[in-house]
Amino acid sequence: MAPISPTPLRVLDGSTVTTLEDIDGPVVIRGLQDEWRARELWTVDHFRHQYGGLRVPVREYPAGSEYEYALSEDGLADFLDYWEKSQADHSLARDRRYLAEWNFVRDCPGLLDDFSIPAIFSDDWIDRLPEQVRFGRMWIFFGEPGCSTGLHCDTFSTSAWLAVLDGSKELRLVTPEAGRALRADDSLWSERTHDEVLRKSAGPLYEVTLRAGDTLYIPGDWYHEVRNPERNLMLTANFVEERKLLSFLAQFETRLTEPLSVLRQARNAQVRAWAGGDGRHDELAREEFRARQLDWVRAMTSDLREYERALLEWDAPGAGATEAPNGAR
Ligand SMILES: O=C(O)CCC(=O)C(=O)O
Ligand SMILES: [Fe+2]
Repeated sequence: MAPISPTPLRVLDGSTVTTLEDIDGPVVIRGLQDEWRARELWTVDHFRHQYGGLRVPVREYPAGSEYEYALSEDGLADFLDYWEKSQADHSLARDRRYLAEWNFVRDCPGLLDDFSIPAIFSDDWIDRLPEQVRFGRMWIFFGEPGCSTGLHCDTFSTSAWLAVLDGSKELRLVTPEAGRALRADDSLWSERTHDEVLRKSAGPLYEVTLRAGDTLYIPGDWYHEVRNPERNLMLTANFVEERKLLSFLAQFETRLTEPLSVLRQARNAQVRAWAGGDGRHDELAREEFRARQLDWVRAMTSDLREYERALLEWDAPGAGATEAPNGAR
């Protein structure tokens, strides 16, 4: 078989791009970060001094594993100490740590003053959702060599922009059609995947190395895999484009209504227990409901902490007591 020869991504000049509507695949856009003071300000020392005490999510990659990790948490200063001192080589022989998907907006909204969302990405339909169901979708990554993010497409058909501020990142990408033919353990860097799946599938295998100043646009439903050839700093966000709105809503609605149906069942069970006249609460349904809700909430995004708190309060003594037995359905 011929060796894999990926197609390089197109590179556009930011000043020539006014809308995403004419762009139907991933592209690198240069010049979108020119006005950001984050480019100079966001040094390791700045994060350490301003936000060192914060707890941040850290992926722990055990020796030998490029893709599998355990999700953990650490103080930002401790992580940065590790990050600066680590060997930053590609060896998988040791444990490695990757600060990924830090939803900084919640903990340090001041960082939002250090950059502006590029105008072409700023029309985000999530902004139009009711406040209670909006979710965090902007992240900072401190990349570490040898720690990769496996093949995926971003949730709910969201599109993404990925702005590399320092160091470099490598990505391979395939079309939504090609991506749907892939299997869970496939890799866009694997010759086996290439021979068995990609050669027969729709569209090329794209490849790009992003360097400081590059911003990558990934349209919703495009599959991608990410490597960190060296240490890097990336700001990234997901957003919902108008052309993906129906697909987004179909998936998001399901995620919202699933727990609501559990809620309704639990509530109905409780109301039935009251209506039974013995005055006892249905503890089992309440526990099960709470456990399933919390699993769901945690799985979805840590940004739903408010919702989690509301659910815990729902279970507080007296909650629900306003529901009269005759409210049973
Ligand atoms: O940079 C990474 O490791 C992953 C970026 C990405 O694709 C994502 O956050 O969805
Ligand atoms: Fe992604």
